[in-house]
This record gives sequence, structure tokens and C-alpha cells, in this order.
Amino acid sequence: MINIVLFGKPGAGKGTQAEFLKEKYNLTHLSTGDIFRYNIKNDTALGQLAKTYMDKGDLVPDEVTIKMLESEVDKNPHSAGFLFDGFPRTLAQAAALDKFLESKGQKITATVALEADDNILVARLLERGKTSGRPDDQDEEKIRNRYQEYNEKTAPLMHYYEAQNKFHAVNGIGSIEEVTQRLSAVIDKL
Ligand code: B4P
Repeated sequence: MINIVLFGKPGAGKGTQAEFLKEKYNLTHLSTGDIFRYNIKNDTALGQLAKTYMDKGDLVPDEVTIKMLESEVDKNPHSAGFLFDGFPRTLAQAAALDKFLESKGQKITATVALEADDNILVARLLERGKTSGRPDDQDEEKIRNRYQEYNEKTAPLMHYYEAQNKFHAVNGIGSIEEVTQRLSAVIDKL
């Protein structure tokens, strides 16, 4: 069983690459961003809460996000492995995930990061914002806030996984196929 964390700045291509990797490696894809957006669309209590943070480009509080992720894992007891996309995003989430997997006799196999320059990513998100309808993609100030959240709260996770010898980085700039090949080269060696 392999459990992979797909890591990267907002717009680095986590969701895009997850679509290919989940098929190739038969993994259950869990995107916390997608789950929040599904709840917003269906106007659930969780969605209403998440929306107040996401629309500003802030992270949703750990307590809510961790509980939601654990419940999604529990919905897939026969999974051959998980692809965590956009989770963990804070040290508290990473520690909770390790503890949760350990309680099931499992662990994170590797964290694979997509690296890219902020300015290229901001342009990608603004481009997506023209058609996605996502409020967090349409305003450069909100997008910059997402990068600030990333730098303050998410970037320290690199050291967390490096200390466990589980951190691998690939260049996230290039065609979608090229990036998939780079990620696959890392995963094939695990
Ligand atoms: P997410 O939904 O996780 O996503 P993202 O950061 O917007 O982007 P991703 O990296 O998946 O990029 P994508 O493939 O779509 O987060 C949104 C929000 O949800 C967060 O800001 C936060 O508020 C909340 N949230 C989620 N998880 C949370 C957590 N764990 N804790 C707290 N809050 C949480 O690609 C982006 C664009 O680039 C697309 O338009 C794509 O077509 C394009 N693209 C991709 N690859 C490309 C390539 N190689 N070349 C050119 N363009 C490319």
C-alpha cells in the first residue's frame, strides 16, 4: 500500500496531476479543496463555514479540516492507497495525519512536491479564475494572500517530511505530460 502526499503552492498543479496519478497507481484521490467546494455547492453547514475562509484565500481551520479528511479516509476501507491532494497544509494537519494512519497500521510513503515560481502560478490562477467561478482565483490580492498562508503555514512541512526522509521535489513547470512523467519517475522508485 502506498500513501502519497501531493504538495505544492496554490496552482502548482496538484489537482491536475492527481487526475493522472490516481489512475496510474490505483490510488484513492482525496482533495480537501474539492471536498470543501462540493460542500459549498450543496450549501451544507461545512460548506458555509469553509466558504468564509476560502473566499478570502485563508486556510480553513485545522480542527474542521482534519476531522473531514479522517472521515473521508474511513469511507474507503478497502483502498489500495491514498493520494492526499492539498492535505496536509499545516504542521498540525501533518502530525494528525501521521497519528491517524499509525492507528491503522499505515504511514505516509512519500511527499512529492511540485515546484514553481509564484509569478507563473499567479498568472495560472487568474487565467483559471476567468472560467472557474472560484472567488479565490479572481482577485490578485486574495491569490497573494493564499501564497502568504502557504509561506507561513504550509512551507514548514517540507522540513517535517525531509526529517523523515520522505520529501521529493520535481519541477512543476512544463507540459502537463512532462510533469506527470517527472512525478511518476519519483513514485516508481518508492
Ligand atoms: P486547492 O483546491 O487545494 O487548490 P489549489 O491550491 O487552487 O490548486 P492546485 O495545486 O490543485 O492546482 P490545479 O491543479 O488546480 O485549495 C483551495 C483552497 O481550499 C485553499 O486556499 C484553502 O482555503 C482551502 N483548503 C484546501 N485544503 C485545505 C487544508 N488542508 N487546510 C486548510 N484549508 C484548505 O492547477 C491550477 C491551474 O493551473 C489550472 O488552471 C490548471 O489547468 C493549470 N495547470 C496545471 N498544470 C499546468 C501546467 N503544467 N502548465 C500550465 N498550466 C497548468
